[in-house]
Amino acid sequence: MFSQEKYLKALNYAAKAHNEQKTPHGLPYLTHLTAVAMEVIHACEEGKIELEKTDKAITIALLHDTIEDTNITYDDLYMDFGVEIAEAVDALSKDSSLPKKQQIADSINRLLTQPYEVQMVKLADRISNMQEPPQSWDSEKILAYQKEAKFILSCLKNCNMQLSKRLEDKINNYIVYIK
Ligand SMILES: [Mn+2]
Repeated sequence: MFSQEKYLKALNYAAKAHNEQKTPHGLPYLTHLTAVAMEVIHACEEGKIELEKTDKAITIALLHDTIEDTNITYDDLYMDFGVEIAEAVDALSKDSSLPKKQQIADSINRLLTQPYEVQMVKLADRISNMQEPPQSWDSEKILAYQKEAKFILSCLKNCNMQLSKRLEDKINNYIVYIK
């Protein structure tokens, strides 16, 4: 079983960093982070992933949006969690200095140089994000998001069978949200 203490360290760190941030549905941001961690835990259990990699994937899941969305920096993560976690979260972060259209492909390119337990977090993240889209999204935006999910899956599908299958189901089901 995974380490509860490592889970709590990352959870509390993320809670403090994201503070009052909300999801697009207005829920506390932690619901997104714990949903991503939950997907990772399920896949690691099913796939009998070794404990060290499981703990690492869970920590990365809980921290995966800190660099992109909070004041936490690469250096903070390096100091508090070590180089592997800092590199992983950095690879999961979009580079905002690039044009918006290039940001996903750039992040995927950096993720492809990371071990599979890091890539798994990207699939888990998109699984969590393929829940019902916000009311404000029109059909065009919903379709574009589905297309982007297909691209992510095609690039990272080999990292984990359970998560790939689950994301594939989410992509196929997403059509029900088109107005
Ligand atoms: Mn996320």
